[in-house]
Amino acid sequence: MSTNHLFDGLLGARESDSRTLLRVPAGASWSYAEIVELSGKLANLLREQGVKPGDRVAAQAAKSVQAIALYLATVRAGGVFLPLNTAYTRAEVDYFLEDAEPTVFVCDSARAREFEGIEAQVFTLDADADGSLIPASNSLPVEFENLERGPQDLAAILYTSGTTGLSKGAMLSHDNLLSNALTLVDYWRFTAADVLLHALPIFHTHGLFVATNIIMICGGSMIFLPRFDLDAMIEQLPHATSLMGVPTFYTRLLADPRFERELVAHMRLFVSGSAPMLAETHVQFEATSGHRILERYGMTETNMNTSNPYAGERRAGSVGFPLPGVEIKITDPENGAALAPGETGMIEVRGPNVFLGYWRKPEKTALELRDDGFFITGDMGKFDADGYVHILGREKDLVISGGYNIYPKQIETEIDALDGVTESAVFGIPDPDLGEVVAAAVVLEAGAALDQEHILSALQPLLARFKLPRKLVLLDKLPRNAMGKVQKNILRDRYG
Ligand code: MLC
Ligand code: AMP
Repeated sequence: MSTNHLFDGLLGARESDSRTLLRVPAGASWSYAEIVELSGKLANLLREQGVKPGDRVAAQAAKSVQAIALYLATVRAGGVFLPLNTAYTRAEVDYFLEDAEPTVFVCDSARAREFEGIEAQVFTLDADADGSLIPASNSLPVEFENLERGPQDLAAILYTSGTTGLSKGAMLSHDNLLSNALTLVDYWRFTAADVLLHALPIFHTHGLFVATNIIMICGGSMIFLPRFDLDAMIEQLPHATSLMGVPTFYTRLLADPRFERELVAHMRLFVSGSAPMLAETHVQFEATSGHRILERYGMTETNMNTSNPYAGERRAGSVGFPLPGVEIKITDPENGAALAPGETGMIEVRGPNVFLGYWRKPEKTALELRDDGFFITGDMGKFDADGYVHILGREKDLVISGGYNIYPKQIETEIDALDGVTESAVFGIPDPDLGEVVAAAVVLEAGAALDQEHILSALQPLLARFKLPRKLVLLDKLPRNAMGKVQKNILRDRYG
């Protein structure tokens, strides 16, 4: 039998396991064996569609068990899974399709018309499993001989934006994903008794790889919510042992009077990441629930890098220690020289979790991934005296809103291209719910007949709604320093 590094590691031992892997609040549930069978049918379909080892399967699909099975099917067929945020517009998706050239593209039926005529074979998959994908695989066998794939073979591409405004596809290998999930199962003590309340989207590292891969490995189960919804959270928390979320999950729970100590007294673990959590949230959460949130730090390119300890002190405002097998180095951003503990600098990461490079962008890879294997994260931080890592800022121009990364450059490029605009600056301003939200300062050409409303409506077909500026100010000129660089810190202070 051929080996498929990631699939064997995730589900190799559970192909005929009748225990529940996943259930939805309405009551339906799927066993490990059923999900493996569904992935077998879908893998047969992908092969029938011509998917060969290394070919991409892109999906902009709602969160569903079938979408998880599609991820597994792609891995089994030797393909490369490429999940896309469901909020991306046609214009945004076009870029990914052109760059990644998938063999198969799966999208929601409601949007299928938009993608008529594209190169890839298009199938549809809706939140309720309607659409053409499942019927097309129904009559195919559940048996599928997995394609041979080794640790270094590509398993997924996740796009992450860059400072140039153009997204780059982070290439993740079978072992990047498997080694990190195995480490986390151990570090966070996941067992078959765990029930994870899963309310994250499944088009990012956090919800797709960290959450689901961990559960498959430990043999536990998931309560699968379509999205974060407070009523559903309050209803399902009593049935869960663990939760993974972005800080917004925790601040929203804390603001709800139904979120009380008794509701979660039975729970084992709350994990937070993807965006900075205020120390204040950490403290308040413990006071209300009696649990200390375990904060960890990760990235699309590296999976998880550091984590607060399970048993030791979970330190508010810190992201904990480098995970076993992961090295963290703090360096001088000017010359890459290693800095001493206590000094603030660039966070660099090396380990089996670090990606293979950017898809078809060797020049970008060379800028961020050093020859010795260290990845330059763009995050600034330090080690404290006890070896805990603290993130103290970002060198990359990035807004993190509710755990979504938004690159100002992409938005500035679209605003600057509008008729009547001279230039713009996009920056993050604090927001009590989402951590940060996007704001824009725009300079118009003399006499331009544009206002805020026109600008926002012109941006709508171009940018996913979560990227649209929540605040837009018109200025005569942008503040600049002596070098001519726009001073976003001044804008942030003035309008934040
Ligand atoms: C939704 N909206 C957002 C937003 N989410 N705006 C800014 N930032 C966000 N994160 C907008 C929508 O466009 C919509 O706008 C309005 O808010 C309501 O939409 P919604 O779908 O009802 O939103 P809501 O349920 O409030 O979603 C908020 C959220 C969600 C925080 C629950 O964004 C979320 O689940 N975030 C998790 C992101 C994540 O998984 N990140 C991991 C990345 S991996 P309008 O205009 O239409 O009204 C990574 C590595 C690592 O970073 O370390 O993990
Ligand atoms: P992404 O590109 O979506 O994978 O986002 C990764 C970025 O999210 C990191 O480079 C950090 O800037 C940020 N991030 C992730 N986890 C944390 C955390 N616990 N605290 C602060 N920032 C975080």
